[in-house]
Amino acid sequence: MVLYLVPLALTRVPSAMMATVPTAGVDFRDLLRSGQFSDLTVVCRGTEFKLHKVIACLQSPVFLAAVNSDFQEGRTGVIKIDQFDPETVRRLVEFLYTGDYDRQPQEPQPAQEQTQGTVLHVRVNAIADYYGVKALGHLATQKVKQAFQDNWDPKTFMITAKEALGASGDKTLHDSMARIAAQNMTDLVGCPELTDLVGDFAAEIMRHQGQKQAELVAMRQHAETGTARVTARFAKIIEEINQREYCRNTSCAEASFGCNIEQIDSPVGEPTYILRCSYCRCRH
Ligand SMILES: *[C@@H]1O[C@H](CO)[C@@H](O)[C@H](O)[C@H]1NC(C)=O
Ligand SMILES: CC(=O)N[C@H]1CO[C@H](CO)[C@@H](O)[C@@H]1O
Ligand SMILES: [Zn+2]
Repeated sequence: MVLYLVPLALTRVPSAMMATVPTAGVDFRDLLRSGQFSDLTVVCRGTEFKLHKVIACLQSPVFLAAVNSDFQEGRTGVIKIDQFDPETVRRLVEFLYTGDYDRQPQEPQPAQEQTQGTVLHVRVNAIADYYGVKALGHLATQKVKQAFQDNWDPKTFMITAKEALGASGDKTLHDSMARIAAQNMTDLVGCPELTDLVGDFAAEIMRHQGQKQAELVAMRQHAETGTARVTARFAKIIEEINQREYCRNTSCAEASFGCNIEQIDSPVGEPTYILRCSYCRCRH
């Protein structure tokens, strides 16, 4: 009976919906909180998590193999995790039961214990990679990308990239970090940690590339302000045409003002415009 309910409830029902529609089915959060019917224990550095084989093994081939093995895990239903910290394991478990982690804001921690949010996501990505929980790896990578999009900071990026290269084998995460680095090259080449992260040769390449990028940006800005200046000059000429009723040359016989716009090239290469009376040719 219970087995039939599991795949249904595993389809990710948004938590808000679960809360307002109590008849939607089994709330896996409650199962996790109470530990009811638990048949699998995960122990991480002294912290115990009461899980259910059917939930853990459906989403992690590594848990499945451990539970089915003749080794200690298979016999005792206890899996030990020592290479990750309990907070990271807690996030993995939360994901297995709810399809997300840290949806509620975390309790504030003392400043010296505070680890950058992006580093925490990298650790989640690493544990997901290790236990083969692909959807969680993807989610953690998304959270890293979103965090840098919301709040770009080169120092945090350096710390996060170092953690990603050292702790996780997930190529998708590495690729995302490389893309973010490429987008922020000019910022990163100024960081002393760059050589530390990518080595001398790559750092040298990035510095040259960053310089080129900065030059391109400067050129584009120059062109943009140039265009703005020309547009402003043109607008002034149009205004002059609209306001002037008579030629300023008192000997000009023309009764009402008619004129031509003439383009003259300035020494800096930007076009400048003048008005010329079409009758007497005097300049305005
Ligand atoms: C003013 O108009 C007269 C008559 O058309 C012309 O001879 C003269 O050159 C004009 N003056 C200027 C400053 O353009
Ligand atoms: C200054 C700059 O280029 N910032 C970019 C760094 O990367 C983030 C995340 O990809 C972008 O959103 C920023 O625009
Ligand atoms: Zn005139």
